[in-house]
Amino acid sequence: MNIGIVCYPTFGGSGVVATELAKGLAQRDHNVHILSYARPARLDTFRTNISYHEVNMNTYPLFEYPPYDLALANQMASLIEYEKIDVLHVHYAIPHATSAYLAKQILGEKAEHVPLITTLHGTDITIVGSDPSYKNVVDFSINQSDGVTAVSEYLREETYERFDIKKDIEVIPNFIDLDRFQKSDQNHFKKAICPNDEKVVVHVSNFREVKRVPEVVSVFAKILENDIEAKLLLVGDGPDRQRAEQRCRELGICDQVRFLGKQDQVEDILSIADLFLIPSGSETFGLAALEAMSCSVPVISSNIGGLPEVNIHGKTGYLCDLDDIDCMGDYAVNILSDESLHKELAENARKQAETFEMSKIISRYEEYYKQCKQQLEKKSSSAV
Ligand code: GMT
Repeated sequence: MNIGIVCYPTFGGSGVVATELAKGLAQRDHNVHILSYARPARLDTFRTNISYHEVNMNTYPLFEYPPYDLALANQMASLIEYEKIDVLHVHYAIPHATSAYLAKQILGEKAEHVPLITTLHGTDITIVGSDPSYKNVVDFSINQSDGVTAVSEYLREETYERFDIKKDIEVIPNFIDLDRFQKSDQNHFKKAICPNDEKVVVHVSNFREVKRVPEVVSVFAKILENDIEAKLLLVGDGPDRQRAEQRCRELGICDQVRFLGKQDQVEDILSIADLFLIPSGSETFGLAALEAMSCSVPVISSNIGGLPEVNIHGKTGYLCDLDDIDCMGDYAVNILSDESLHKELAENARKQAETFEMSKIISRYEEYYKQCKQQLEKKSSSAV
């Protein structure tokens, strides 16, 4: 198949999932065209059957807000027409599903056979999408899609609750490359970071407010208060970085906390981790948690959104109520001070990650593409 994939290029989850899916589909001999405003972070090397198309934005002094959505629709239409796309799969509803609808309208009959599939990822529904300034457009665009998928059961239900959706939403969960994300020997790195063999606690995110990075620091402080020698590695960057740095200073623990910034080889860092913290205020899936679990790292998370579908309480780690720093701190201390408990959780974490194995989930997307295409063909033949 010739597959068009539209996504954000950033380190955020939807861009990662879209790019990894593109790579997986390309490995199965599909031709994949990725459309984004910059090269996606995970599109690291040249691959023969992946083409990357950058959205051309022509600015003009009149535009205080250059109309990206229109430039995107314009280029999507070109992609369908000239690259002979069979399926257009957009990740994150805003504005991708809307631009895709417009592209199909522009092409009319020429695009009739091309299903538009929208994958809902999270904040496009829970935070941004349900904001009154976007809600009607998101509602409309989801309903105009030929296929809609959500990355968790939670997100599926949440979408039905927040919007007036008349479509079936298929849950296709996020996936993991178990070969890439597995514990590997990173002793040199461990020694450099932890000369006294301290425990390693890791958090990875885009440091948006919803990720609760200052709270990660507070939970870590509880670990130190219990006389456990440990280091906190904070991977990523974003708006809350300064607040997190400030929290370190307030708690007087800056020497034990390292801000590593944005990193490509997260699996190397996870390989030396003893514990992963993800206390988010909203999380429809928690891909970062899955990546940690795949590297055999137990997870402590908040008990919200799709996280309970990934992190199983008492088995792969623990879940606490939102912002319950004491609860997270207590569980962290238990895990880090009990070797056999740690071993059990770490093994279970990897086993649980195996249920999200990449090739299985990519097959589900392939099947869904075929299904949507057949439905569209049936619809157009019955209209004749
Ligand atoms: O908010 C983010 O962290 C990025 C966002 C995205 O869509 O780029 O992530 C969402 O999608 C990820 C991949 O499906 C999920 O693993 C994240 O849980 C989800 N983030 C939130 O719901 C906050």
